[in-house]
Amino acid sequence: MRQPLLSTIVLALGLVLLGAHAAPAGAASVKDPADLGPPRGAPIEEAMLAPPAVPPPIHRDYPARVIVRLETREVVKEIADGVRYDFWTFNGTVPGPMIRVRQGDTVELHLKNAADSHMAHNIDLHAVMGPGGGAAVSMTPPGHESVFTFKAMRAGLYIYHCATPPVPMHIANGMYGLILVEPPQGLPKADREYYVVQGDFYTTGAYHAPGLQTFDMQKLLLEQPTYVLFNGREGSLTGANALTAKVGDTVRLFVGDGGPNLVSSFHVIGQIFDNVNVEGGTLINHNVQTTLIPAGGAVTVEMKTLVPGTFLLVDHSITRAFMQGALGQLVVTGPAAPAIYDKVSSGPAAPSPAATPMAHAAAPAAAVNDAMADGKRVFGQICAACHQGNGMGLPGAFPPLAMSDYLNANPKGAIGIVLNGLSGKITVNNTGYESVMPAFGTQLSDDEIAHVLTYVLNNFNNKGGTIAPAEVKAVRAGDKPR
Ligand code: HEC
Ligand SMILES: [Cu+2]
Repeated sequence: MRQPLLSTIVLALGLVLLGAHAAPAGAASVKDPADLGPPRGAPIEEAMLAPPAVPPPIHRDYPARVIVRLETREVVKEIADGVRYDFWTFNGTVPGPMIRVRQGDTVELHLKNAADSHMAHNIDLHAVMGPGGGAAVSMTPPGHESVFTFKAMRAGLYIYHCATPPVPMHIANGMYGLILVEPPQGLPKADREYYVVQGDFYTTGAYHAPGLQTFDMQKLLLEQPTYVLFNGREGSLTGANALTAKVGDTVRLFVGDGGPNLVSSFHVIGQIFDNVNVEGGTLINHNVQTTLIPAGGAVTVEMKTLVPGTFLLVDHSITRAFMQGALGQLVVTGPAAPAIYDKVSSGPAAPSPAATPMAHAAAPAAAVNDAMADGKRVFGQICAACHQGNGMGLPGAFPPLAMSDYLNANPKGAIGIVLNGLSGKITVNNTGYESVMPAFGTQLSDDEIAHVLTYVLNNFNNKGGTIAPAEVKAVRAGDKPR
């Protein structure tokens, strides 16, 4: 007897709830407290800048219509020195330009696909609240253009990417970037802002195999990238391309992870992040050493540069940094700050240019210094990964460069080893090794090889000596000194 009554009550309740939820036809859309109303003023053309440049901060206090023009282009460019790759891009760069709008803005997004593209492309922006993040309305064949609008409803830092099947392939070829949606009150002032996106790349050839490399589907499936890179090219943020700042600056990095597969353990060696917008959202964490960036995610980090020097941007899954390319530099110039960081004394046999007769001639002494500093840099960035920072190597795997009888017996022979690699049985300090050292001839210049070998010969208790760039050049040209 009770059962039918209960069912009736449940049914009646259900009908009431249903009625409450069914929106009458033609009703106004949901009112969201974050909606700041319709766009006002003249439409604004978004500056489309190449990374690592960031569009300027927004000082508006009203919502506007912002026009964003993206073009998908398939371009062959260098992924590393001497290695080319057929990238698929937004606006010809990896990542595509950073987009910067204010919460409440209406974005009018024009997606053009270049006439010479081979593929259709589209765009999914994680800042969009709508099906596919825009992908559902932006599929664009070569030579066509799609236009759609969306209101930026939530402040944050978001990835955008191509979502054309096979999606992982379009992303792996470089089709991603960041869109920043500033909160209505804007961001605090920073002295420098930079734009960095990590991505993993899958080439048929091995790391640094020269020439034009093609996409490797098998490596993608195994999630075993050949390259892990910041801004789509090894060296995009090092040397002449390094990020710069002055002592005392507040540096803000907008960092994304395009993936397609790897999560980034983002770290800047020698710095601590004062503020981290965790996962690109509104939660701010402080005093962070390493922050996780999900694939398809982003983070804003801010740090104060208290001490001059070179600070390395890395994925602290550190093999990727030193053996797959995920390395950038922030070069900070300005007065030393010995109260914060100071050298008291250092290890054995540091070469002293002051002890050479050239010490009084400013320019040559500086040149020796520069060569030694450069050698130290190359050693730290390349050789130390295997031979270890102290040159002692690893038992059973990597022979020592420190006090190496093999090296000291024939220092010039090391030129060929670095240029061409080394494999087969060798004996170093009475211990046998049978392993493989890769060739660095395409990665390192004559100067760099000369500098690193001179650095090694004058450190780690080795016998000293100098290798000149001309000697490296000669060996490269083919006359083997061994
Ligand atoms: C990926 C790991 C790796 C890197 C990076 C590397 N090496 Fe090696 N290196 C080896 C291995 C392994 C051997 C031994 C090869 C063998 O067993 O035939 C070796 C051997 C050598 C030797 C001869 C043996 C000895 O101990 O004296 C020299 C000299 C040398 N490397 C110098 C360098 C220099 C300089 C760099 C940086 C430019 C460098 N290597 C980077 C792995 C590496
Ligand atoms: Cu695409």
